[in-house]
Amino acid sequence: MGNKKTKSKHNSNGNRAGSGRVGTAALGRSVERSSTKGNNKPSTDLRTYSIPDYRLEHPDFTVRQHLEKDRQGQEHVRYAVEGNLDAPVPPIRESKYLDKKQCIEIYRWMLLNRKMEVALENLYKQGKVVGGVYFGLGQEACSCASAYALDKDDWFAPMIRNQGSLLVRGFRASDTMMQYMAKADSPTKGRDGTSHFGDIEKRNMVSPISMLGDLIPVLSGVALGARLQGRNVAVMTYIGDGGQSTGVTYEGINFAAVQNLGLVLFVESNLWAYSTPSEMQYRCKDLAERAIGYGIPGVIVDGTDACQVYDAAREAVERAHRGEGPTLIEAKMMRMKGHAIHDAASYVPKAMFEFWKKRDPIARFENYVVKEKKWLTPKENEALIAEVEEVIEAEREIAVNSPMPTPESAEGGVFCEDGCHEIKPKYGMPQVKKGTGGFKQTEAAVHLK
Ligand SMILES: Cc1ncc(C[n+]2csc(CCOP(=O)(O)OP(=O)(O)O)c2C)c(N)n1
Ligand SMILES: [Mg+2]
Repeated sequence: MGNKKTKSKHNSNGNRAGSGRVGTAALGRSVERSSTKGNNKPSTDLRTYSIPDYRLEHPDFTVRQHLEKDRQGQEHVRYAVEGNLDAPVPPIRESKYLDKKQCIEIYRWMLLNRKMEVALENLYKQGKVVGGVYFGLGQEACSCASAYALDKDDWFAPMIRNQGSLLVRGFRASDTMMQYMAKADSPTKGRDGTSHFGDIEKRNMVSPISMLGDLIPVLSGVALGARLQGRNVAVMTYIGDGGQSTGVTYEGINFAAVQNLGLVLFVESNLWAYSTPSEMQYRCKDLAERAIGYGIPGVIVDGTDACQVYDAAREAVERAHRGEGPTLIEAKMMRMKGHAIHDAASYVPKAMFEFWKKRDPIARFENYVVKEKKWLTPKENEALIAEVEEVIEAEREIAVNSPMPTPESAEGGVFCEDGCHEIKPKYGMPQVKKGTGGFKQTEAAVHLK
């Protein structure tokens, strides 16, 4: 607390150059004011803040737009990357909380996430998918280690790149596969594609909402609902560097902030929003700095380092359980494919893919558990990979063999049927104080605390 922001070179991408600070202290806002009281310095009443940054490297490059003319003289927008693209890959940061067993579990979830998406790509190429396919390639550590930090009773809502979070929270790979193939046994019984399904009964998962940012107030509402029923739960969701520009993102975080709700928001800072580079999306250095404006803790992690993702998520989840309010975690990484399968991402400079390919979250974690920690022998590692492949193959079989829905079933509900389950408070009846019926003139507003 009270740290002065160190002056360091940074580019418009928000990535600081040099070794940078590493704020391992409790997540929190630091405020420093200078004033004339007791000294002769001029009064500036200037405040400075700091954002803890768990990263062990601060990539230093910038994407610039230029115009290129084709042979017919027509202009096309192109992007070029400038900066240090040869920096060595940093080590995995030692987790403050994870033990050997947990690290191996996270590694397995990431493998499952990756191999499920490879299978999905193949299903698409075989013409078995209805619609498109979305991938979280390069973002598996962010999806899996974040969801792994939740307790059973916590809530979450994934976005399209968080198919790994679904696996960690108990969905099967075949659920996602069948969903993409619109099969009768899929969670929405073939009535909705992609990851638009939830489970508010057992897995505490709110169905994704396509309108970017809208999950944030919805999840804040879940936390408020639980609070009214006497529980402080953590509610985790994700938003991209593009999606965080929406107005509803501001509204949702601000509401969680003033109501002290346990929102754990991952900003997936993956450098692109469709074909818009982050340089053209925001002007602040790091998106975690937005937290300062909301008056909540913000923290930066390397989104390709599962230990950093987990530690920041776990600390935020514990804050939420203590009723201390929301946390914004910016996970810096790279979207390693196009927006969806139809997008070849030819607008992305090749050198950027090469830089981040060396930071593949799974390869880095494999190196950590096998070579650095020696928690798995190479043979055990091979066996683990083979086991995951077997699981995916079996899940693929289930999905492919599921029938298409019957035409008559089209009239059924997307998420549930009329009267299929009781809608009731999950944790207990909201505690409401009995009033006298009279309204006190001095009472300005009712606060939901
Ligand atoms: C409010 C809103 N505006 C536009 C879209 C269309 N859209 C869907 S994804 C996307 C890009 C998202 O980029 P980002 O938030 O960075 O997430 P990423 O795809 O990089 O994970 C856009 C513009 C939308 N779904 N909702
Ligand atoms: Mg993005």
